[in-house]
Amino acid sequence: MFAISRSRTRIILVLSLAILLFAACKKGGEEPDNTIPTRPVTAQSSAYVTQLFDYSPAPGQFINTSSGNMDAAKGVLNGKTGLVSLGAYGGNIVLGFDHTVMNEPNKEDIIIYNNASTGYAEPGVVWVMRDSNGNGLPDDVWYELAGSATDKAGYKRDWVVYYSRPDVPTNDVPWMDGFGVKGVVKTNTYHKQPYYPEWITKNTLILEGPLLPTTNINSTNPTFITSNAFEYGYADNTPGGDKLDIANAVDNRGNKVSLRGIDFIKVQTGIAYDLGWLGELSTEIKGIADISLEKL
Ligand SMILES: [Ca+2]
Ligand SMILES: [Ca+2]
Ligand SMILES: [Ca+2]
Ligand SMILES: [Ca+2]
Repeated sequence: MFAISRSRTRIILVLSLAILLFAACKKGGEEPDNTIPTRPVTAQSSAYVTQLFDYSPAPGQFINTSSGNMDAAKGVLNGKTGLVSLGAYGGNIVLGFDHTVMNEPNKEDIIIYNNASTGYAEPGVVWVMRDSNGNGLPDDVWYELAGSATDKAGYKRDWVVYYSRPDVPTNDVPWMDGFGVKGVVKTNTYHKQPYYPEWITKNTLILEGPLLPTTNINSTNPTFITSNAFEYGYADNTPGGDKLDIANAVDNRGNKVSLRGIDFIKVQTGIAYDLGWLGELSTEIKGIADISLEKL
């Protein structure tokens, strides 16, 4: 009797573990609930993002300056003339619209304004989220918008970097990736303030996401490193602004996801690279708009 109940307990344990595992796997790859009502456009709707939910930059030459603090992050709301730097690889910002941006068929839906120029692209990965539980908060599932570099040589879907606060605040900022590869965010003479975000109390900053390839970066002349734009699908990539299609959304395994629309957007520096005297590659944005509402 004892033996039976023990093996029964074991079976129940194994079953519940299996169910838990299944639920955990399902969470990331889950199709969004497209039956949830969208927040319609009204006469008062803004074309631009109106809410800042999070600003988590990586260390960088503009961090702790007027283009790399909370005010700069708020400055990209309600228009396209702000400027915020996300710092080196992994730094990110989470923003929201006051309505659901619908996925128009066969059309780009969102434009992200930037400070890119020819030969000076700093591609940022773009994520979108549907407010599936309808609570107005970005606590649902993020979907990466696949771009032209997705799954190309050098692309890694899950990469993680650990930045360490330097002992001397104005020194280079050391980092290590999940494989133990080490590097630094180098300081330069143009920006002398500490590069590690000063409002972060922890001494290690962990940032993760997809890593984009460095194939478009040309460092043949170390005093004039260029970074050419990817074909499509990234922030701070194309001079004048980057247009993105919600139809390119993929789940955490890279499978296409069909979204009726999106409520939240996240932009994240996608490349870990030092551009010499130009400093670290760091994505900047100036504003984000729903193309269907923007009157140019
Ligand atoms: Ca579309
Ligand atoms: Ca939510
Ligand atoms: Ca930059
Ligand atoms: Ca830039």
